[in-house]
Amino acid sequence: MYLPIPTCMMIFLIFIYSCNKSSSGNSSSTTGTSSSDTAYNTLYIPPTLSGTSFNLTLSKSSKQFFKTGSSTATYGYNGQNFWGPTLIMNKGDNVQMNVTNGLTDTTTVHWHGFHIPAKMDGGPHQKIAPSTTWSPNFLIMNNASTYWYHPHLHQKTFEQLTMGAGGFIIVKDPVEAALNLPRKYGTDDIPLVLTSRRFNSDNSFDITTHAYGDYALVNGTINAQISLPKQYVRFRILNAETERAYNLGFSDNRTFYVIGNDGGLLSTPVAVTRLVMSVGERYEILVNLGNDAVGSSLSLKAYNSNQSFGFPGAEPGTTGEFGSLLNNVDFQLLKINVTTSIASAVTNIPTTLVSNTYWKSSDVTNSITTAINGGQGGSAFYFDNNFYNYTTINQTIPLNAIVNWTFSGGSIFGHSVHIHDVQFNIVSRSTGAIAPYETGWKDTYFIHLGETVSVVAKFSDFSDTTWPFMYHCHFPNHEDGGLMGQFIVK
Ligand SMILES: [Cu+2]
Repeated sequence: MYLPIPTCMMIFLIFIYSCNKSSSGNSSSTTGTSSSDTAYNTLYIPPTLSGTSFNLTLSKSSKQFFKTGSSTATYGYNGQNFWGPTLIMNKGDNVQMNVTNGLTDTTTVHWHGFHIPAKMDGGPHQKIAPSTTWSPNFLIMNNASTYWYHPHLHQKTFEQLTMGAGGFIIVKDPVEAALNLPRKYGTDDIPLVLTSRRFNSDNSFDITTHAYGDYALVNGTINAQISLPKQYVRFRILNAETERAYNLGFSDNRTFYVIGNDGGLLSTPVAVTRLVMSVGERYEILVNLGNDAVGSSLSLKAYNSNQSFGFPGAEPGTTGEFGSLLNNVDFQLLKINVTTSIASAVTNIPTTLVSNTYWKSSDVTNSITTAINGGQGGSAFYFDNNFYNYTTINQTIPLNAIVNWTFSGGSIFGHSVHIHDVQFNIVSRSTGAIAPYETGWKDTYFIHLGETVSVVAKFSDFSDTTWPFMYHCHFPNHEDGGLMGQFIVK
């Protein structure tokens, strides 16, 4: 899977990396950031759309990532030059979505994490031809949390995600609103989409299949910094990588609090100093800046060095399909400059959040086991001895079944498992205990090399004998390669 290289070579290549491309220049506005550093770029915060009717148009764009050289051809929704607006929705609303494809290539838009009818789900079957508009509508049944939208066209997902297509969805509900949590978007409630890109010598994205980028992008910003108030601050973090997992922490190793994951708030905040995020997962965290001096700074970092093989991004190579300049090193994601607190600052966190009742093994009515095969010698992965086939229904699940779904057999590498339609809870991991922050509602999880993992979910509300839901590895290169299956609920 990788070729070890000497440490001295590694250090040399990292030096070249840090000297070679000087990052630019979204003209950092430095208002109120006395300690802001011109070597950094102001973190981009996506604009918001809210209400019950949302119009999205995906188009070609371009973005200047580096201080010198050419801009990079990108995709963005609604005129954005990378990523798209954050959609803010309320649980209980019926929403009308109108997605226009301004590309010359077919696309789809999947509402990742949503419990909605299969024909509204935006998987590979809901194709949007160029210059046409797809208009699904659905009831928001999900809990307050952070979700996302992204292309899901089979064998085009890697390319379209790499070009920048994607965006956040924030769902609000009265239970979350009743808690004393930071929720001023862009001020003390900050969305962070973590990814990385590999650039060609002309600054275009390398869209040939590879697992890892060379430059960390946070909300599309290289070398990002933000000014944040001296109080508790909330981050809504999404790993939108190809394969890389992130072992997140702060530069002074301070404790922070996980308050929510994919499908909603946890029952209680979970104190951690490190948080591992696999592709497609979301976590909401609180970090206390109340004891930091105004003008001081700290960093959110990926502590990705010294991980064992099977942790995506642990490979020591710096080039090629499985190498990267960011592999097997610790690297900075976001410099945080502490400023004065805002009015009605959140200075304490609730000791309890929401009351969750998860499905248990004793509730189970049906079981599914899925094996991950393939991958030998860098070849493609697939489930149960079959590559994904657009016309094959791999599983049929009775409506209202409570299913124990077990994935196993990843004997080559780790993967990120995503099941559409449902929020599940993880009931067992063969490698050991389930981390406390993983106990909440989830739609995506990391399966370690060689591990067997079981989750329990109820497949309620939406039966359809025609339109399937997907289950797949959320590494877009793996799903494009065939590590995907489909199920109908009836
Ligand atoms: Cu995979």
